[in-house]
Amino acid sequence: QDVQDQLLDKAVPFIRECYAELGKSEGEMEARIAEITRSIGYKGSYEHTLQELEHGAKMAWRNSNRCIGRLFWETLTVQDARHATTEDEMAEALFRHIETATNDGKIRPMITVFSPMQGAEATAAPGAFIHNAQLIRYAGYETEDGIVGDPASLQITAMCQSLGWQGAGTSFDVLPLVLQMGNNTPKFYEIPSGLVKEVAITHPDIAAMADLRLQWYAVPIVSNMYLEIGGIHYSAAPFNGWYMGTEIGARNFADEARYNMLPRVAEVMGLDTRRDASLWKDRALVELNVAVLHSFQQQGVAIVDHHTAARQFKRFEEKEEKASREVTGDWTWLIPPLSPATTHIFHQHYSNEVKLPNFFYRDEE
Ligand code: HEM
Ligand code: NRG
Repeated sequence: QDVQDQLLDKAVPFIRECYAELGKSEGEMEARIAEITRSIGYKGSYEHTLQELEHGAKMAWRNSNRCIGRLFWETLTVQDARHATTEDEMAEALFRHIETATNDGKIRPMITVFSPMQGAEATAAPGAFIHNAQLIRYAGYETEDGIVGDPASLQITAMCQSLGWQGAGTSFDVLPLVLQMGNNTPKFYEIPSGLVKEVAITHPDIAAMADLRLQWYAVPIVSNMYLEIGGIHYSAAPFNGWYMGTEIGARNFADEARYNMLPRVAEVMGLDTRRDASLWKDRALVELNVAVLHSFQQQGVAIVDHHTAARQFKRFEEKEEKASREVTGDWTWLIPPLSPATTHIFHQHYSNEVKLPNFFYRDEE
């Protein structure tokens, strides 16, 4: 009873807001609320219509406080995969997601939604679950001469190996999908390599940058968050947009706990790494980020630089103001890790209030 009240308490404001934004009549709204109330009383839950799912997912993106890419929230493509009941069907939908979203480099923002957790308690039927943090990510191996590949992937790589997967052992092995329906044992699925678009990193003027043999995948598809709409938790709802260059150039390649490439970049640039005050790290960072943006653009893969992204976010703020909605944001995540004070975001305040629908971390990651 208690749980049902909590669900209804979230369903009702969602329906009111969603239907108001979609321009539906008061009558339609009340009829739908009555229907949902009956469904929750009768079977403890309710199902979203396709339209509620689509608009709810868009609202969740719009409400993502840490996302600088929110100007485009209305363009989200929603794949409804709630019918999938097996790992094989999940894999099929995810392969289709990767292909449709990649779109040969003209990336489409997209989300695939699988069946939600049903009921909140011990009796609950657990829904679909994706063990990967992103659908496409590189493996990380612990070896005698240190870590090979992406150190962020050590745990998931070990899990894949325990399930029988074997990687080639390069710095850029694409991990398989690890999928689980309900309480089944997880199964792994190698992603057909033709579906995984990748970009080789070169620099417009520093030829030696290519000697580092860096590459990255085209599409970040986040799969370790659940989507909450109207009190329903979609435990598997992977989403993607395109990259902002700094995510790769200033973090994935640069962090000491990731690919840690700044010393190698400084070396090919011939910088004096003996003195911090030579600002060799800063100079290496800038050229590494130039290389990432240049390579994606040259190979026809959508990417945005942080200055353009910040200006697009400014337009989002203005658009929301016109729609009489308050923009919430997490300043610590919105500012880019490179030259943050060159963007308007740095000089402004944002309320970090969490509005619903939204995305949340599935577990402590
Ligand atoms: C976070 C950019 C599309 C939801 C971020 C971050 C960036 C970003 C730079 C910070 C990531 C980090 O520091 O690790 C963009 C760009 C997009 C885009 C350029 C292009 C269209 C989307 C879409 C969704 C979304 C389609 C959902 C439908 C989120 C969420 C976070 C986030 C939930 C926080 C992730 C976390 O807490 O780990 N985005 N985004 N974004 N974005 Fe976006
Ligand atoms: N920083 C992570 C990706 C996080 C999400 N970023 C996006 N999301 N751009 C990385 O792999 O570097 N998106 O939906 O486009």
